[in-house]
Amino acid sequence: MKISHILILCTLFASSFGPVACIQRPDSLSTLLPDSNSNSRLEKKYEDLIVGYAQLGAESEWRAANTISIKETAEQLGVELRFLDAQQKQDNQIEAVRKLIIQKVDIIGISPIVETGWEEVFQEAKNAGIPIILVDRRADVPEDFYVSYLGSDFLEEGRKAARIMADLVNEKASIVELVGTIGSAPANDRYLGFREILKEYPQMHIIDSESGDFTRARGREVMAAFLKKYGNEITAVYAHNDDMALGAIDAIEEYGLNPGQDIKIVSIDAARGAFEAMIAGKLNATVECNPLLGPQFFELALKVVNGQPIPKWVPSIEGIFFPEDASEILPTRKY
Ligand code: GYE
Repeated sequence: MKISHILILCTLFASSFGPVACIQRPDSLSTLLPDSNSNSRLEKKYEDLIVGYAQLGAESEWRAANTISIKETAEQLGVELRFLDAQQKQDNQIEAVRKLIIQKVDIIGISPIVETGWEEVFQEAKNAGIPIILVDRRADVPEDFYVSYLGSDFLEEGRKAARIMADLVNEKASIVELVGTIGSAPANDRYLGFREILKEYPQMHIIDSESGDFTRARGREVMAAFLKKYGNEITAVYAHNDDMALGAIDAIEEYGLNPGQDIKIVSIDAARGAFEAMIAGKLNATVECNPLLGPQFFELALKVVNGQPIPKWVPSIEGIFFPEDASEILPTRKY
């Protein structure tokens, strides 16, 4: 059995039978309904909750799916959601948190655009007695500034991407890297995780690395500049997300080379666009990063508001996908 098939089977097994980690990932909203045995009259229900959410922007397919998941789940559960979009600017996101504090929401969810610079505003939330859940991206703050982090293991995603790349290029490559938003948790860790594994492959080199800010437009621009500078020397692209990989594919085609063949490409997210590119033979693999965090987020929020214990980190379960399985899997993808 091919390694890709084993990985897919593992993913399917994990999604069918639940994670091995400490918390069950709710696959349907029915698992989120309050426990019918809990008879405390003081306990809040979903309909009693006012939840603030400071989203970072709308930069990618991943983010669009993430926002829909948060909004749809709130609606289905009857939660009152105050959703603010920071349009990729930390100052806006800090202001959003301040607005939510003034509005006295019960709890705040935030995907911090970058890791640093949060202590002051998180302290303000703490002073106001409003708990914070970090969703999708971590912030570099002391642990008592937030109640839980719900999201992926970005270091592991970087490691997975490097292992797949090694397989695809027979352990020999001149790689260019499209980095995500500078200073963001996923860009920091995907950068480090990839390099950690690359140490095992002396004939694989990163010849250049630059940020494409997680967008397709920037991915295309940066890749075009790499091609102008290095031309045929480039044999592989590592993109921190699918959107930048799709931008790189455009640039490679414009340059007159065949993406997926002349230049191998591995990215992260496993969004629909990546499956379509794999079916077209232009992308070689995508590492899954799950954006459908709405159900887990509101389950955590309710528990926090009701004073129940929750884990400090709730990881998402993720797999890896390859072109040979893309047509079969695409119709089942929710993002
Ligand atoms: O991979 C990328 C998005 O924070 C995990 O942000 C998220 C990343 C995702 O823009 O597409």
